[in-house]
Amino acid sequence: MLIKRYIVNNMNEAMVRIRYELGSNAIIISQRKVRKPGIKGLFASKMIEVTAAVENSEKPQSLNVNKNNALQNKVQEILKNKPVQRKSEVSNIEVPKQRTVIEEKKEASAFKKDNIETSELIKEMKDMKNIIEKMAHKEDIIEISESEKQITKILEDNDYDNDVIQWMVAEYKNKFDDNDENYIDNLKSIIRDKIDIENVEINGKMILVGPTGVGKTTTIAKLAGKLALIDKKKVGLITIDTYRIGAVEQLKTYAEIMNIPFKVVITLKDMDEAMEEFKDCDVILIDTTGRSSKNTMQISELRAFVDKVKTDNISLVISSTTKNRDIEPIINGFKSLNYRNVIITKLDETTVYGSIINILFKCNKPVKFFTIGQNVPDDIKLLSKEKIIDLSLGEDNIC
Ligand SMILES: Nc1nc2c(ncn2[C@@H]2O[C@H](COP(=O)(O)OP(=O)(O)OP(=O)(O)O)[C@@H](O)[C@H]2O)c(=O)[nH]1
Ligand SMILES: [Mg+2]
Repeated sequence: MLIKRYIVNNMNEAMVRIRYELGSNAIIISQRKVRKPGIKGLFASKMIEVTAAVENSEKPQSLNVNKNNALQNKVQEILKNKPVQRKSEVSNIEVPKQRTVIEEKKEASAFKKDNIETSELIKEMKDMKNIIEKMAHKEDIIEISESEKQITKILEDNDYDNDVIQWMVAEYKNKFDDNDENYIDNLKSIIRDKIDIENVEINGKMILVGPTGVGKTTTIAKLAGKLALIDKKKVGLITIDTYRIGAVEQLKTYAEIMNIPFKVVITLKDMDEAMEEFKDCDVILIDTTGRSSKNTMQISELRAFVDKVKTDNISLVISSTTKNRDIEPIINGFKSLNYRNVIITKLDETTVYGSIINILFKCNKPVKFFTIGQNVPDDIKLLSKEKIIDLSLGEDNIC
């Protein structure tokens, strides 16, 4: 008997090959799905392994039914793996050999080898993917010019915010040639465009709002001192800060020292009365409670008083020591109070002044004053644009 195994794509192909090679009397004794051998087989679709048999002592075409039956019986015996009854008959049959332990081990190690090769192949594919990605990415990388490197470094060294740096670098590229050696002057011109100074004489009502402890009350005292003692203006002082213990006394003490009238406002009605009382003053300075920009309740409470005063001369007081990432929330948190300008305090408490530009850039409002210490009334200043630029680039300092 002749037994032959075929690896085919489908049964049709198997039938054609079996008929052609073994004749029409061949019978199929088994079929199963298999993978192609080797690594490639892992990625290919499955094939069919068909085992067919035919009696080889006879011409395939002349096999009669009985012989066919005998053949089938033998095949059944082989398939069932039973010992064959008649040795003489068995010796003539080419049966698939039983797999020995060694063969199984060989197969296992071949499988293991296949696995190792597969993982190596996957690794190689991953490496190639990385290389391709890097190459694709390389096309996006734009050469950074020397001037861009330099200005980025100066801005970073002076604590400019990342957003501001990015904007400035983009603006620089738009406006100037990369090879221009005057990059510092070019940079200064960009910064200059971002600075607006409100140099307007103070008259009428002025309100200071801002986060806690930034120097609102001290700044009010400084302004009151300058306006009353130097400019000889008639000044009235109001505080609505009855929230913090000692807040009233703080401003009251300054008012007494400078001999300036002072009113405490607790209710909205009090505010009307205080306004009426100070109607003859040239300037009315109003101090408010420090509020967290995150507390919208407190901000809207404050807004009721601010609205009552009816002035557009509202200053947001913000410290130059504020962390970069806190500047924007503060600016946005107080937006509902419609402040017109900013007062930047505590310049004496920092060594880098990029925060000035960060604040001005983010709020897009003019700066009214800077404060540079605790002394009342001296430590309040109006700085020129050039001074602000030089400070912010580390070319000058507050002495
Ligand atoms: N170094 C320095 N300290 C300042 C400056 N301005 C104010 N201070 C100090 O900062 C602290 C807080 O000042 P205040 O004026 O009470 O601040 P505030 O914003 O009114 O505070 P609250 O009313 O609690 O929100 C005080 O110790 C001030 O002396 C300044 O320009 N430089
Ligand atoms: Mg205060």
